[in-house]
Amino acid sequence: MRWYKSSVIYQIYPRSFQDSNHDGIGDLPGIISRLDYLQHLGVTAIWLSPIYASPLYDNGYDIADYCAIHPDYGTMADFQKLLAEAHRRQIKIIMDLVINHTSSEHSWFKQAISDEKSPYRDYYFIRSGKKKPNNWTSFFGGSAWTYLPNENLSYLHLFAPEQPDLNWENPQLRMEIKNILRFWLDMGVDGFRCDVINLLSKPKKLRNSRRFLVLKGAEYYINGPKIHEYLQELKRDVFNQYDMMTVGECVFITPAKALEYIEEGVDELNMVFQFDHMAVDNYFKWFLRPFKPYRLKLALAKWQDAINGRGWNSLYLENHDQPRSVSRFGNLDYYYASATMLATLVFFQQGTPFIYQGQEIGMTNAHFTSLNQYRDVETKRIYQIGRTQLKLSHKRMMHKIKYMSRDNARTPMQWDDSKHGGFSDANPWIEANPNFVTINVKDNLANEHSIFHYYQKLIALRKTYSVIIEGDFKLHYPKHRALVYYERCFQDQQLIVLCNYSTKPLSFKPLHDFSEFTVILDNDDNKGPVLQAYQARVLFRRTADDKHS
Ligand code: TEU
Ligand code: CA
Repeated sequence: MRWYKSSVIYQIYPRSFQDSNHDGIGDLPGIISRLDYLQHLGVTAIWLSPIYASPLYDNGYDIADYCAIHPDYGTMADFQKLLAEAHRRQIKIIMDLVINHTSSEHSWFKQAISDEKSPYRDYYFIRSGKKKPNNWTSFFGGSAWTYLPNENLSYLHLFAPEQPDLNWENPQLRMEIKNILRFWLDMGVDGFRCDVINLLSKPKKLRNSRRFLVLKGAEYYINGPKIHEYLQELKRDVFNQYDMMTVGECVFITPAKALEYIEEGVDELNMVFQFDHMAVDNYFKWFLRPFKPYRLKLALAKWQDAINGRGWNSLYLENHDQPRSVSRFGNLDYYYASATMLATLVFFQQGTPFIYQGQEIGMTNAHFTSLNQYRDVETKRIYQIGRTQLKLSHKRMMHKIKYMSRDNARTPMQWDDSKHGGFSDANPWIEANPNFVTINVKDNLANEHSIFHYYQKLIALRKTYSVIIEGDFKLHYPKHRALVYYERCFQDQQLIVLCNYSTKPLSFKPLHDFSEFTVILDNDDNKGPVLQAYQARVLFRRTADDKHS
């Protein structure tokens, strides 16, 4: 079994994790100082959001130099120390790889726009004149084309104007990217999280989109014509040469399409991040709809049913682009119960768990009340577009932002109850949530019944019971609105997960004889058959006759 299947991966958003030099910005020495904490939690790998040289329009998802560390975060020596210190603790390091676009301040782009004869011009989608080549729109709203009056050029960007898209058709560009990958792998990094990897391939002709309202162009560039050719090339020339893993962020992907990337034997990527369960409370990000627990349950089960046995799932509830899960899918009136129930529901499924910083202590959405407390480029653009183009009121836009803004996940990590939550003694680049006074690592560590300790147990159980990693998956009572009841089997091991995803006590007809099982995890003292609000229970047994193998 490849190592990533038994890994538990912790995502660090470096800017918000731990400041070490009193400038209000998280950094690499700060991360190093917290490795013991992560080891105590039990995670076996860290995914670092981008730490490369960047003008930070999109907090580093706009890279200006792929082989340099942003001075805010430290030096290359700091990075090498982090690598060594992590490896010493049996923790692997996964880098974020943003290769759909660069920063507009990357030297490739600067040369591309300043010199018509430059070989770099073909690294991007650059067209002369002001006329937009097509009607495509950006993920952050507005046109996907920006005009440069001085150069009289227009260029394509699926995200912010400061993030011009790369033209993967160009073989020289592909060679440069492969060298960048080798640079980090040779240094010792253990893999990559590949940003919006399924957007890489654009068609030869950039035709007008027929999509309505949002993401015009998506029908051409999502899982575009040559995407598998490009990834096969990366696999052959780079991935196959190292003991590494990849997880590709694949937006708007179905299980069938995902298998084209991850099916065993294809192995272009080891896993994908899919978004079905991130759409259970919205039609498209900012178009909110009421959250229904059964939708979350079914979205996850769909991926279990389709991928298990053929590929490998990623399991996540949060990342740096999503609201906090306890605020979004849990219930703050049942804070501990709902946060731990969510962890149980997701992380006992088959796949590799990804835990986002602060999730393990139940951090909640940002408390912001005014637009100028937000920092995120997407949030600011969406506000403008909502107000000007859609003519929505300030109140309406602030409501959407409060619920959905990516900054909900980007407030400083809450270490203790001192000023700014122990993140920094200087004013942080983004305000801390004042609830750090009660929600923080120090308190979680001191309290035996904390969310942290629940996560720690959950992670430790993976090392004891291989069924948690390798077992198949069967969802029972799929239509039930409140009950989550699923079963995992592997050889002679059988595991049952029960969750009451509601505020009311829940009784149900068991499909197993629970008296034959041992409870290996429970978020409530109640031992009876009626599950309390948000109660989650995990049961295990060994079957004598191996009938499940
Ligand atoms: O995100 C891609 C993506 O499609 C969304 O999750 C996006 O962040 C946004 O929420 C769309 O509404 C990746 C990165 O994770 C994100 O941080 C970057 O901003 C983006 O790519 C561009 O690199
Ligand atoms: Ca700092």
